[in-house]
Amino acid sequence: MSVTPADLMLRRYAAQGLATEAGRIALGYFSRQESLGVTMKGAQDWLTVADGAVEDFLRARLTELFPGDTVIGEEGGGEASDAVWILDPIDGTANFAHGDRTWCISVGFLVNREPTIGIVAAPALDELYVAQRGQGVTLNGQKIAVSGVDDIGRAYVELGWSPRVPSQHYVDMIGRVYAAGGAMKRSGSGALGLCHVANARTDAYAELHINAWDIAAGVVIAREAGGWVSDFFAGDGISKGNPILCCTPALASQLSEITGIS
Ligand code: LIP
Repeated sequence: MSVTPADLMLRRYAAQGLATEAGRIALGYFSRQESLGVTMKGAQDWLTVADGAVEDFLRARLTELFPGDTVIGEEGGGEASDAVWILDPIDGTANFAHGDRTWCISVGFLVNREPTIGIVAAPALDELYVAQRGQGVTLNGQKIAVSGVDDIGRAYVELGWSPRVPSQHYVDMIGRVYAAGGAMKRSGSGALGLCHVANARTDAYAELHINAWDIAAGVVIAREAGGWVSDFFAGDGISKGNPILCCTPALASQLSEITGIS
């Protein structure tokens, strides 16, 4: 599929506006915790009524504006195509359900399987990340860039976890990072995890299995900030998920060896 620069700019501005509006909808729920209707999709896999409401809003608006594109969402699924939107209505739902402000709305757009537009709105943190392939990345309108850290002994590494992977594999990975001299954290949102590499709040993000909706936008944001990101969309990444490693270019080979993700 060929898209013109004008097509992409139109989609970027539309997605930015829709993610901001979706943020207002989500904040409405977040500020009324008793209205969240929290349930579990599985072990440690949280769901609230806000996830469905935000996804329905984004899906309806994107389909109306770009009828030729397809939409994949965490809650409602969807078909991949050469022009596909990939949505996570609330990334960091466990945080959202516990009143913790570390959550966001993630809107990614892929052309011919190439992550091309990435918008991450974190309304409770008053942050909006906007990126387009080859056009740079901003946080609240200001350019951002990854850190220059090249030594694992100084690296601040975020390691994502989910019950999709045996806990021992996760614990072993933590042990290898510490053994190499790194320090780790976990914030519970893969999308914000990639954004925090992009603005040098951390130097790396790794997760042994993550879904396309968690990272489709963050991949563009991190790459446009000068970050190295593993080839998540290889194979069935878009439908089955994959491991992900995102870091400063200088840390890539050390961390690929430590995490086993390349
Ligand atoms: C979350 C991911 C995170 C992962 C969590 C969860 P959700 O997505 O962003 O990286 O570690 O287990 O999958 O469920 O909040 O959209």
